[in-house]
Amino acid sequence: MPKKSIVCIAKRVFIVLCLSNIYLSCGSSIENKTDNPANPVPGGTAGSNVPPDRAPAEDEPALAANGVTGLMRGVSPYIVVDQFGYLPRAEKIAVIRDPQVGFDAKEVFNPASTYFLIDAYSGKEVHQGSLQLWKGGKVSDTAGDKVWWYDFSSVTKPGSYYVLDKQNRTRSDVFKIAENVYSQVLTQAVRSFFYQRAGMAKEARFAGRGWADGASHLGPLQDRQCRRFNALSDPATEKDLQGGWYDAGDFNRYTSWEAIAVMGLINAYLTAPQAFGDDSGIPESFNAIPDVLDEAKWGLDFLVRMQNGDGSVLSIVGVDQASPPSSAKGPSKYGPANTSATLNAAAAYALGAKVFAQQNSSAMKAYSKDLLARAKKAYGWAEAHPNVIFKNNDSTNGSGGLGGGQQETGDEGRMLAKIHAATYLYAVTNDRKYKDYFEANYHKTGFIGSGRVIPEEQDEQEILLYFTTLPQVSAEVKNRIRTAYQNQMRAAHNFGVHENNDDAYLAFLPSYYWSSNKIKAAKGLTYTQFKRYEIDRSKNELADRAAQRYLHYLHGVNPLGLVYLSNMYAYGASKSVNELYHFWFADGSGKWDRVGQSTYGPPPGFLTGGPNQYYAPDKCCNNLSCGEQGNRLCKSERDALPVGQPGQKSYRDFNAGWPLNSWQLSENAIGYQVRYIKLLAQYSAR
Ligand SMILES: [Ca+2]
Ligand SMILES: [Ca+2]
Repeated sequence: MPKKSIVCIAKRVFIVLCLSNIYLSCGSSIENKTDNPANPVPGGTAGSNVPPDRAPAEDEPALAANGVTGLMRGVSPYIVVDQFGYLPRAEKIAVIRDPQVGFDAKEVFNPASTYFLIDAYSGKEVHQGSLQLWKGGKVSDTAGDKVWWYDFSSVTKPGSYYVLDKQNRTRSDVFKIAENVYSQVLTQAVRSFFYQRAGMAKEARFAGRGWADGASHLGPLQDRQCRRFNALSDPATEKDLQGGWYDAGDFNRYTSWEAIAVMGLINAYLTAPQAFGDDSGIPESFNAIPDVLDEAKWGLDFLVRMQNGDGSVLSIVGVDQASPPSSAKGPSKYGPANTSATLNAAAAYALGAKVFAQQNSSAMKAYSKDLLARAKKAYGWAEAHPNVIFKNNDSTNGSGGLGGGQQETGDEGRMLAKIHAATYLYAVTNDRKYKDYFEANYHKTGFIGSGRVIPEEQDEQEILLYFTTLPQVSAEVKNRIRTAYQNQMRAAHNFGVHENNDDAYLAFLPSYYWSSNKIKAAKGLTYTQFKRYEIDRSKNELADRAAQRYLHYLHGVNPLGLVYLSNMYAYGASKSVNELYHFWFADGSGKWDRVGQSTYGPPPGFLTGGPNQYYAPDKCCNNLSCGEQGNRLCKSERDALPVGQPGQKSYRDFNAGWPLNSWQLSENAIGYQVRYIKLLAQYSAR
């Protein structure tokens, strides 16, 4: 029983049940768990595996006395909750599901009509309620399920609970109600950036034993001697471009996306400073700077190295990939400066200048000053060079293989980058020229120009709303932005979908395409910024309710009952993403592939791309033209691939490479991660 008993340590209730041997299906509830369930990492008490509030010995009699244990069949896939839990005063709804369409259509669940909320330690019923059938029994288009809701929002007392279906002798995962219910989740989500750091040794005391690794990409001709992509034999092009974060499952660093991640971390802090501490177990912990800002600084330091003497900023560092990252030995190469990278970096420098000036440290104040000078210089270069384009990984300019994704953008992308840079520069300098640029151009954004508020453009709504708070902004500009936001949020697809409860799992999106989890988080942010900027206070409660629904979805309130963060078993998840598409935590790795099958699995806290109804294996699978090995994979996996599923079921927890191309579902990205962190921080207290 080593596997079961170790796994059960993750939750105190399980300990009792497993040890007392009356919990018949402890095994079945842990299929997705790890042999090293906690893989404890620094940065949170959860690593100790001991829930903080009470001793396990108290639980057994209470549970047994209530007659609950003998009835239990383990965590039901048909009762889904936020596996971490809920804020005391928040809406709390368990979704009960009877699958109708999709891979599990044949499964049947007939719930009891009355559901109970049970205190997991005392075993006492603390609430009971009737199920509400969603939309009269309609089958959800995007989820493929008929669902009921069990609303126990009236329970506000902090504690640990589960939802019980007595008739079916089954229950939900155990979750908490607490003011700090997401604190450790947020810590782990931010820590994922530490694992993505290039050029820093990940010592076991910071990374955890399983994920310790030497510094990556610091060997000969790598990041410290990085040469221009089309001059690899010319040492005169060498630059020290070490640092930054691996963008995603690949280790390349795309300047614009690094800058966006830097700004996301800083804005998460600025909008919710109470959520962040100085004790997350990274090398910079306990230095009197919030760790999330230390992390942002790691990205900024890289952006500083990427800046040329004339103010321009290089576009990309393309690097080798291997598992673990320190074993990647191939050369690194960079792409030339372009306008978009320079503007995005300018924005990140300026925002960095703002936040580091606030730190009570002379070194940080000096850092802020340097960043501000860099921001001005970058902005100046971009003004003089408004249309310098560089496409990486492009056959027409010989950059094939330089990075994977395309960091270059179009006219609108450059304008948005310049609006960001101008706004933050104005915020720090009060120089009118930046304000003038903003006011001459903001009406061209999708938000104002096309009059729409959609999660795909959340960044531009955020920067425009922020601009309205700066000094000397005219009433006309303020009103135009605020009124546009108010009108659009009143539309059916924004507040309407929550007023009408249009999604079976409460977190409405019209469709699920690549990076749907990022879109979920961004959609949540459209509500939190509505509240932050006090657009219409009468809607604040609805805004909060809506925003948290997107968190609950990412935390397990979805048809798969899956927490879309990796390996969160030590932090309260019972079913968490086990595999990442990632060159380090790679398919087939004995150490870092699937949680429970490999020695360690991936570290905690990485958000994957999420369900994608357009997922498809390589076209060569269609006519079996992938070669012998590829064809074998196409054939053996065909029935398990999430093809032809409703949107919310278009996911599989796997990380296979070509030709199955799981990166469309299970790859992480720093761009997904910061949106989630920004949203979670709004509801996190320590
Ligand atoms: Ca710190
Ligand atoms: Ca795998």
